[in-house]
Amino acid sequence: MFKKILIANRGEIAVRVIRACHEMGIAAVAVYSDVDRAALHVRKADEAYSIGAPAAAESYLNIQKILDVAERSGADAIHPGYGFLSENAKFARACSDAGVKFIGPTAAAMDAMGSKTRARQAMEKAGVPFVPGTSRGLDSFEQAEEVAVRIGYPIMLKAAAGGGGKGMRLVQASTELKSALESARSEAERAFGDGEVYIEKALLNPRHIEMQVLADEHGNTVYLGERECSLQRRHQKVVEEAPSPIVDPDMRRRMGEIAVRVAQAAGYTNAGTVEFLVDQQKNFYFLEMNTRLQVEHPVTELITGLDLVHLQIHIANGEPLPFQQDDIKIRGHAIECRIYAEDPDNNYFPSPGKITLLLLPSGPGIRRDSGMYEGWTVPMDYDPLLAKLIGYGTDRGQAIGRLTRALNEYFVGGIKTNISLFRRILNDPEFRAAKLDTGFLDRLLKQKETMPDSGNSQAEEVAVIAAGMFAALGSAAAGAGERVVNDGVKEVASPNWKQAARKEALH
Ligand code: MV4
Repeated sequence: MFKKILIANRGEIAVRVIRACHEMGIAAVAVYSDVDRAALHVRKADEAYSIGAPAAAESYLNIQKILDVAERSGADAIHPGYGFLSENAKFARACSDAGVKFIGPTAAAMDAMGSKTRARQAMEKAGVPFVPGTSRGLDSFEQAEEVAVRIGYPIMLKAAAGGGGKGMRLVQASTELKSALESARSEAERAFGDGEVYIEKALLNPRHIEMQVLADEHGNTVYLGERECSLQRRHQKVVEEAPSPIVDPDMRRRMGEIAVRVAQAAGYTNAGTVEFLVDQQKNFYFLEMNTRLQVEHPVTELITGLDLVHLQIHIANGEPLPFQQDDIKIRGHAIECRIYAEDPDNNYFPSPGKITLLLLPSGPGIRRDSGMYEGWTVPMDYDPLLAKLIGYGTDRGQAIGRLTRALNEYFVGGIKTNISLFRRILNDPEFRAAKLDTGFLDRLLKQKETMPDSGNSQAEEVAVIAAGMFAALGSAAAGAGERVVNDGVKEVASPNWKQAARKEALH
């Protein structure tokens, strides 16, 4: 087994991987940029190395600097987390050239999935269902027009190198096709240095459901059930749950077997995720494969009882999977909220700054994966994901109840977070009825935020009482209860937590 693993990442996922290392008796090496010197992952690791300037290109995306740290520290493996270098085939290749095990798939498997058109060609051969369209880049406008007429509007133009909706255009009618093709192409060129664009038939308000797979280096591949990820905003997932409320055991088996076929067609090893679009009739279509551990992996861990990071490390160590498909049982229901440092009152704009007070939820059925601590300053240089709060229960209703209760215990002072958004989502009748699709969150955010339990003349009275309470709480509420002790070090005065919590409850 590896003696020392370097974690080429930061934030909550770096902490998550460090914890797995420590559970397995493996030393953990952190890397940090100049603004992350005091970050939680640095504090939790056994050793930490500076990798320079805040800009990711200079630090967390710098292959040479990370491999230098691997050599200096004597690490025998690297875990890339998600984002940054996690899906970079060049990095995977550089690790293997340097004699350090990359904990993830091979560079060849990443390459096979890196281009959507190449992936569609491979899946066509493997008999995997995918959305009708082209599996090659478009050569001309005339060709695009011909294909669009054949499959029928509305259509989607997508960048072959794409992801996160970049270079994607919904085209409703032939009159829009020419300008959409031009703008998709130039956006793809700018974002990926690759202007290849292809066509898919557009599904309207589909669900986004993904299947977790695990493959060892001995040819065994299993699926671990699906995650419902339809609640997104601007291609950023906000809430994920497992299992999907619309997937029954038969559909799960069919989707799982397709996902295994996808992984095998790509020569896939380690943990990966096969994404599907699901239409209103519950037909599912292969979309793409993510060749990394995903942010939302905890919901799968909770319903399967498996530890995906432990398994990734065992697989990378060359061990066969310790179970077969029939051994995997799904039990209970889990829902994850992604806690971002962003301001709900300012169009969810990033809100970095110092965390002056932190009150943490716990209790039955609650898991919290976090990269923040009280007194830490959230830098503005990276993705604003602070933490994930996950609720687990015997069924969906219990998971919602526990998560709602835990969200009400959570208080992050000094910065803005999107915690209030989750209270709205979890309270929404459509969400509770599991009527989810990729248009849900935009619809919810367009509704005017109304006072809970009011919607009448009481609202005005509540607002007056709230204003009075704000005034009464005064500076303690505004400053979240900081006082300065010796050396100018700020400390939180303990009795103020009640006031801070009352202030938050007013939201
Ligand atoms: C689609 C689609 C409808 N039809 N493809 C958005 C991100 C990218 N990974 C795939 N996306 C979509 N592809 C076809 N043929 C609708 C979306 C889509 C979407 C998908 C998943 C989650 C949220 C979404 C929000 C808008 C559009």
